[in-house]
This record gives sequence, structure tokens and C-alpha cells, in this order.
Amino acid sequence: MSTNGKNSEHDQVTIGDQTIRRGKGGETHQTATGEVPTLTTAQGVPVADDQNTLRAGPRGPALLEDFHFREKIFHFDHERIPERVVHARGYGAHGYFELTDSLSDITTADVLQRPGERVPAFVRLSTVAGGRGSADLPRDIRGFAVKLYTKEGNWDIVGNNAPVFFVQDAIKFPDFVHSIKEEPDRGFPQAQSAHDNLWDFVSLSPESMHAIMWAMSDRAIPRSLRFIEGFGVHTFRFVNKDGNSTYVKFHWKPKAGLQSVVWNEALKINGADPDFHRRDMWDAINSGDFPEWELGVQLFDDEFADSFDFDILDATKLIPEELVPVRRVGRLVLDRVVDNFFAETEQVAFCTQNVVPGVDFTNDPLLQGRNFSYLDTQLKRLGGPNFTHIPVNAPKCPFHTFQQDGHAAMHNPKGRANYEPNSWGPKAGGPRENPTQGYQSYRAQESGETRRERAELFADHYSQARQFYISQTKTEQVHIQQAYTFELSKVETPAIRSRVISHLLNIDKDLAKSVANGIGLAPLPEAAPPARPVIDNLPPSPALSILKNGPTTFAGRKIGVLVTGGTDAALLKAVQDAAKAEGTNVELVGPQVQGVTLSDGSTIPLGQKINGGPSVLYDAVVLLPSAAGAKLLGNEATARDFINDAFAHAKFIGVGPDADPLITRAGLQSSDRDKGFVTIGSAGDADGFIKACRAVRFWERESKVHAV
Ligand code: HDD
Repeated sequence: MSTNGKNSEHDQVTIGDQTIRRGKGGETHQTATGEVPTLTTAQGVPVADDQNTLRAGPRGPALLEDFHFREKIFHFDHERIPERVVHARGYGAHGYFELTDSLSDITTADVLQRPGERVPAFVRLSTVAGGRGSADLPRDIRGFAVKLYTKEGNWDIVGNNAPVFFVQDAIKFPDFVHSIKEEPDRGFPQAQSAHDNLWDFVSLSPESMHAIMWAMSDRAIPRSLRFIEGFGVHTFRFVNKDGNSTYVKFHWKPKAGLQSVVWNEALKINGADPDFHRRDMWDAINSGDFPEWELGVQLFDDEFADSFDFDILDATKLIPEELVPVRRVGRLVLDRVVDNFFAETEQVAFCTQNVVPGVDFTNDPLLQGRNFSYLDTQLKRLGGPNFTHIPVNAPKCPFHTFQQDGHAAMHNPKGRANYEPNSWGPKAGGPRENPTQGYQSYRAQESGETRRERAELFADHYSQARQFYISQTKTEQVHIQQAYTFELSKVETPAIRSRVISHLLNIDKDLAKSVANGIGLAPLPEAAPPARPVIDNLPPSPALSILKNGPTTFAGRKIGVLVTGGTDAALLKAVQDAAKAEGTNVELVGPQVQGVTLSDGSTIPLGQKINGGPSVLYDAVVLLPSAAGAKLLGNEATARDFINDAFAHAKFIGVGPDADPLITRAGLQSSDRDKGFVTIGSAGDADGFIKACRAVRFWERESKVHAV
């Protein structure tokens, strides 16, 4: 942008190909692209000059009467609101929920009655520990918060991508969160679990052992937010028209299958594109590839609850799907990005207590604490009690309350009545309670002494952590071993490392030994004395593994194709066509983003210059340089990294006819050429390459390159 800098009657501002002439009054100006509205102050006063403060003479002091400047800076000074104390970094999108299977016999929830009916939804997916500006791929649990705007009010399912939590009682939540966040004396590390305070806390809190196992698994480094599962975690209740209760656990199953990256890849993605996950969501939704999940419910009764090995009120336990199947009853589709990030994603306020008639709570002590915390935190974060007046938080069904006033009140009651009962009659008197339609709490019988005590079965901290571990494939188990080893290698205090191993010994001896070996701890410490005997014969639950629940196609994934001047145009087209047929995205990476000229003389623009498009940004890569291009790229460290990383991260590598010298220059031997390298010698090979990619990674390679 350039301006002529003078405060004349008709200053000109040039932005791109537009020239905007600024007149004295508030009139609209003609520009190269047509009519634009006149800039105004927040009071609606037209602004004549937005480039210069009002001064006494061109070199004189600024004048206090410049209300436009004062208002503009005042507003800017107040742009930030407190970030969420946890889950500060998140990404939201709009969509809808459609019921596919009625639950009318089990719950009166209006949204779960009529298959085929849709309600609007807003979803925010987040990391937990990092600040608002942190990167998208720390090793961390992801938040999965869903707001359904039903005809009987807003229903929030505020879950995570792990079905278990780190603590059992909400009174421990601040301690857990403090321990994982930056250490208070030094203000770092940001968005990292790999530090003393976290491992000190969890090793002193055996109840966290199961959730930590999830956090050390590949679940904590998802490839895309579109490829994560969501869980409501707690046991909730459904209540039907007869007032009968059924216990329920909520699941969101991604249509695109589960997929994660490897740790070394995550580290590099954070540098190459800290917005990797939000960009992926943005791109997917804007290209019409709408992220989708099925809503699943595990339904069970008291009889099951009494027979289960664990307490269904304990949020550190899950119910294996093999024991209580997940019934799929609806679909959640995200089909619209926000208009404004702050207005919607930042200001959306979820609350576990936002339930609708037919949905109720249980006595899970974590859930009950959450029910207090969310309303409270919104008051602080959004500055007053009227945050439900913000459009993203307001119900989309009719609503009538007698609440009034407070900061930024938008919906004060109309008319004379702002209290109830009143005698102003049905019209003027305002809304009335409705005993038949209104929310009825489940009539639970409660009794017991006032105590600070947890129920007996809550004391089993290891059995399900063990079950999770033995449910993983060998590849995933090695990743877990490596994750613990990495994290404990960042812990500075030997006693804390040793204490963690003492817990792992109760979970799986090989896991404990491998981690101890990885950090160089010998001899092994004594196992921590378990509060209850470990149940070591729980069967593996295949539903807990990512690799057993991966995608069946390569749709929604992204291939990076390395091209140079002279790249074979027909081969490139074949790769692009095969990818398109699969629903796979392709990004071209090469020496200059402006474009390269292909073998047929056509020039195509690229998506990334090689140093900005490392292979960690892609699910698979194709090497299609020309012979001359391969020679030139061989001199580029970033091109060699492109290949080396794809190899180390067990990716499929499509090899064009002239790529061999480049691969050799990158340091790979012919003995390294495993079946993950797929030759693309002619156009007919492109389909085969895409088919190979459906396995997502060539995991057999990992044992050779060592898991990273
Ligand atoms: Fe929480 C935010 C999920 C336990 C207190 N939580 C928050 C968000 C998610 C979760 C997804 C972000 C919502 C958004 O995108 O705006 N939290 C969970 C899950 C938990 C859990 C799945 C355990 C099962 N949380 C939990 C406890 C407490 C809180 C035990 C307090 C007693 N959580 C909060 C909070 C936050 C929050 C402080 C911060 C910002 C917000 O609420 O709106 O109130």
C-alpha cells in the first residue's frame, strides 16, 4: 500500500490495483472494483482520513479532540480477552447433526427422536496445555467440544479425544493443570508435557497412569483433527418418558478413520507449519471435503454397572467396546468455517451443564466439579453473565427468561413483567414454567455420610492402563515406549524418572524395561505398591488401537510431489488423476513457487518452494524431477531432507524415472529401497502407487530406521 502522505482534500491510497480517493465527507467512493461502504467510527460517523492523526500543523502535537483516533486506539487496546485456562488453542467450525437411529425408547431428548432430522452444531477442537499461540502438534490430548442447537435448547458434549481423564476428582484438576503448564518460576516449557513438574505430579498420582498411557500413545499426535475420535468421557444418563434412566457414554467416530503422525514428524511440523491442524480443517471444509463423525452411544444399566470390574463413575476408566458395543445413532458434519475467528471460535462457551430434557448427570466426581467450573470460567473470560447473548452461544430455538441487565445485555425482557409470578395475564405477563415439557431432573435416591473419600473400585489404577497397552499393535507399542523414553529424558530429576518406571512395572514389565533401558536406568526400581491388585487378564480391546482402525482409502490425505523444470508432464498428470480419483489432495513442491515448465512446454504454478514444503506436511511423497532437476536439487539440503524424512517417517515414496540420483544423493542405499518405494515409471503405475498408500505408512521400515 502506498499513500501520497499529504492531508489534502483528495488523498489517494493505492492497494493492489485499487485506488481509493478519500473525500472530505462520508460519501462512498468509486474504486477500480466498484462501490465500497464508507468507513465510519463505532458511532457511525463517516471517517474522512484514516491515515493521519489530527495534529496542530503537519509537524505539530496530536490533538485530544481526535475522537476517531481515540476510539480506534481505545478499542485496539482492549482487543484481547483472557485466554482459556486450558484448551486455549482451538479451532471451531459450524455444521449439523443428523439423527440416523431413533433413541425414543431410551431418552426424551428431542434431537434423538426422529431419524433424518438435522440440528445446527458448532464444534471446537483444541489442544489442552498450550497457550493460544502455541503450535498445533504438541504431544497432548485434544479437546472435542460439541454444541448442538436443539429445539429444546443447547446441548454441549464437552469431551476429549481420549475416553479417560488424568484425575478422578475435580478438586485435583488445578494441580494437574498447573503441573503440565509452564513451570511458574521460569515460564517454560510451553505446550510440553516433557518436564519435571508434570511427571512429578503424575508419578505421585497413580490415578493418572491410564490417561498418561493415552497421552504417550499416537493418539496425542493426530495427523488431522478430522482423524480423531471424540469421547464424552463420563457416564451420563438418558431419561425416557417414564422417568427411567439408562447410563450412556458418548463417542464420536471419524468417518475418515484414525490416523496419527510419528513424533519426529510432529516436532518438525510444529516448525514448518505451526497451524498444521487448523489449516487442514480450513482447507478440507473450504474444498467441500467435510469432516464427519458418527455419534455412538454405549448404553448400559445398573446390572452391568454392578458387574463391571471398575466403577462407572470413575473417569479414569473406560468401558471396552467389545463389552458394551457402540451403537451408531447419528452423524456430525462440519460444513462451514467461521466468518470470524474471534467472534465464534474464541467466544464460544461450552459447559457440561448445558443438557436438554432427557439427558442427565451421574455422580462422577469429576463431572460434578466440571459442572461448576465452566459457567464460572466463562464469567471471567467473557466478562459478564450475558455471554449467552453472543450469537454462537445463543440458542437457536425460542427462549424466554426473566434475566436482565449486566454487561452487554442484548435480550432484556420486553414489557412490564420481569418477575414471576405476576398478575399481568398470559400476554403481558411473560413466560411461564411448563411442568410437562420442562426439564425434569432424574429422581435419583441419594444418601450417605458427608465424607472426603473415594469409592473402593476407584483405587485400581493400573489394570486398564495395561489393557490399553496390550491392545496396541507392536508398532504402536514401540511408539509408546519411545514416547515415555523421550519425555523422561527431558525430566531432570532422576528420582522422578525412577518413580515413573516403578509404576510402569505394574502395567507391563517389557514396557518398563524398555523405557528404563532407553533412559539408561539400572537396576530397575521396585514396583510401586498398588492400592488394589492389578487385574492382569483383561483381554485386549482392538478398538483402542489406531492402526487397527485406520482408513480404508487414501481419501482426504495429501501427497507432496517434487517437481522441477522438465518434469514429465504425462507422468505428473497420471499421478494427479489417480489422486483425484481417490479423493487425495496433491501439492506440488519445487525450486520456485512461481512455477516450473514441464516436458511438454506448459508452465504450472507450485504450492510450495522446497524449503517451505518439507515432506512432513504430506502423507506420502512422489519424486518426479527431471534428470537435470534431480542434479540441481541434489545440492539443496532441504530436498535431501524431503526424501530422508519421508523415509524415516515410514512414508510411501513414489519414484519417477529420473529420481534415482537424487535419492542416492540424499544418502539412501539401494538396500534401503523397501516395498514402501513404488516405481512410477509410466502413467499406468500411478494407480498402483495410490493403492499402496492406502496402508498409510510402510511400518515394516520402522524397525530398520528405528522408531522416531
Ligand atoms: Fe475441561 C475447557 C474437556 C475436565 C474445567 N475442557 C475444556 C474444553 C474441553 C474440555 C474440550 C475446551 C472447550 C472449548 O473448546 O471452549 N475437561 C474436558 C474433559 C474433561 C475436563 C473431557 C474430563 C473428562 N475441565 C475438567 C475439569 C475441570 C475443567 C475437572 C474443572 C474442575 N475445562 C475447564 C475450564 C475450561 C475447560 C476451566 C477452560 C475454558 C473453558 O472451560 O471454557 O472451565
